[in-house]
Amino acid sequence: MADKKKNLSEYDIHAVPEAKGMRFGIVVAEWNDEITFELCRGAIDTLKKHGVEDDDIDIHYVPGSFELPMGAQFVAETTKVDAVICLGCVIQGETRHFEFICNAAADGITNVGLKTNIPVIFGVLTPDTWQQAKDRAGGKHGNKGDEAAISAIKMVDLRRKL
Ligand code: DLZ
Repeated sequence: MADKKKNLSEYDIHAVPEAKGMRFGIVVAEWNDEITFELCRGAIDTLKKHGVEDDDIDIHYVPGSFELPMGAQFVAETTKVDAVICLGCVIQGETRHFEFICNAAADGITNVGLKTNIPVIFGVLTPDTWQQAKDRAGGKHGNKGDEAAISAIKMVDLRRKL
C-alpha cells in the first residue's frame, strides 16, 4: 500500500485478496467533481481489476465531503454492501472552513464504520492546492481512489476471515 514516498496506485498485487463476489458502495462528493469523479473512476477500475462485477458496485453522490458520513450511513444501512468507499476532495487553499469539513468527514466516516460494522473507507484528498489534488487523482502521484479500493477489499477480506 502507498506510504508517503510511494505512488498512491502502487501496491503489491499479490497481497490483494480475490474480490469476486464482494459488493461495494461508493459515495462520491460532487464538490470538486473534476477531482472526485477521477477518484471514482480509479476506484471502479481497481475493484474490477481484482474481480468485482459491475453489478456489485453501487455509486451514489452527495453534495460535498461534509455529507459523506451521512451518505455512507444511508448506503450501509439500506443496501447489501460489504464495504463503503467515501471519495471527496477538500482543498485547503480554497476552503475557508477546511478543518471543519475535514474533521467532520474523518470523524463521521470512522463513526459510521464502527456503528454499522461495515468497513467505511476514507478516500478523501486534503491537499493544499488544486495541482496537488490533480497529482493524486490519476496524476503523477497516482490515484487516491485506487488506494481506497484496495483498502476496502482488504477490510472485507479481513472481516470474512474472522
Ligand atoms: C462549502 C464547501 C467548501 C467551501 N469547500 C468544499 C471543498 O473543498 N470540498 C468539499 O467536498 N466540500 C466543500 N464544501 C461543501 C461542504 O462539504 C458541504 O457540502 C456544504 O457545507 C453543505 O453542508
